[in-house]
Amino acid sequence: MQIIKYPARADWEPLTRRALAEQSATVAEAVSAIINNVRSRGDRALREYEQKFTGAMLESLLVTDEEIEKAESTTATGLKQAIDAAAANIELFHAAQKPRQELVVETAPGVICRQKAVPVQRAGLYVPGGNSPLFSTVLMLAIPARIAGCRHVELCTPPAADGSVHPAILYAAKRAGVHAVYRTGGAQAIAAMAFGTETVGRADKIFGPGNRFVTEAKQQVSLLGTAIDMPAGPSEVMVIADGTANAQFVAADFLSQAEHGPDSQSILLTADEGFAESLPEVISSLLAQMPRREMMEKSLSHSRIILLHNDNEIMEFSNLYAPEHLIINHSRAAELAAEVTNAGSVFIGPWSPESAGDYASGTNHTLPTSGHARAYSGVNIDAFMKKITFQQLSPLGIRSIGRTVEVMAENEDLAAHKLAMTLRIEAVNNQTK
Ligand code: HSO
Ligand code: ZN
Repeated sequence: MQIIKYPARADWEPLTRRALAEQSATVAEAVSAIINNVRSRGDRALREYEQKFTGAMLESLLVTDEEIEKAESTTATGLKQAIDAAAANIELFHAAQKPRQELVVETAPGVICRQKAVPVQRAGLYVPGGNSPLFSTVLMLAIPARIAGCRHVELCTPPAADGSVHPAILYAAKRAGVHAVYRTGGAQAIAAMAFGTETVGRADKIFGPGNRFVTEAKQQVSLLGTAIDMPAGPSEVMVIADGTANAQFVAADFLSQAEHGPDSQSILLTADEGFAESLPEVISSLLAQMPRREMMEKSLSHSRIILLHNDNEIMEFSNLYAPEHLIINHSRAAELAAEVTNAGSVFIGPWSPESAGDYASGTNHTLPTSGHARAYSGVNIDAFMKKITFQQLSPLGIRSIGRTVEVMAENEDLAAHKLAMTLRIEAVNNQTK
């Protein structure tokens, strides 16, 4: 693993660039064809794509209640208890985020302004297939949707070749209050939620991670009028450590990131040269015991150790990189955490591995990658809510701001805007004569 020692400031920016899976024109074209096909042929197109991509010959796209009951009985008790325990923490943390009260301000005498949080009515959730059944992602998306008060929460996930959906995904969906689960994945699932089919309902906003095709599809439907949670890229972790950190802990944090896919990235920032030099060997020895070793090696090939002069430089670099996950395994962890300005989620101290937040601490694991943490938040209650403003003026309100509106409208050369106020000013004046 590459150790970069004391890079000059001019070299920092290139070091923060992600090894982005390039969005090729072929992917964009293929996705656009899929979207058009699902838009015009609905369920028939979905069935054909699922057969082509997963081999599944689907009778029903909708997962039935009986299948969900069955999933509940086939999921091991220990796993169900773990899902329930994680769900309880996620519920606690997300329920606390819910806006308590409507905002009401009388901005001028007789001018009442209100701001009310209203849930997105129809939420569409996507849970990828691939190597792992990501039932944790079901909880991370569906629990906030339910707590926000979304009227309809639907979930798409690719089926296995026999048409089944992993029982733990179905158990988590039930536990989290999902209204409907559909057996469809990839770009076709995103198209189905964006435009609706005979079976799949149209969603107002689509949430969740996915591969290049899913990401491209989310981007394309967002240009066509369906909102999406955030731009997505390969997962990443930045670890800040000093000489007090347990190298095995840090190595395992690196490997748990590498496990997500060949494009995942882990970066260590440290000012301790000895720690930097010792880490690669610890990583190698833990790697030897790992089941997904080959893929992890690929991911580790673009991971790095960066040696900086001091904690100030470390925090500056970290904020420039804007990591999805930031683990601070450092004797001054809490102080450094207070300096974070750009990150998706922060893990403070030696006892806070990323796995805690991935599953069960209560924070959300759907987070901005690729530097988007500079401007985006991870999924939280706000992502499932819109804020609607209301205003009501009384005749006194017309007196308060009427003239201001007239002057501004006149100077923007918008005569009808001015008239809408002038007529009311006159009516109010006549009333009080
Ligand atoms: N680290 C992933 C989430 C995840 N990890 C799901 C395990 N399962 C992105 O934050
Ligand atoms: Zn993870």
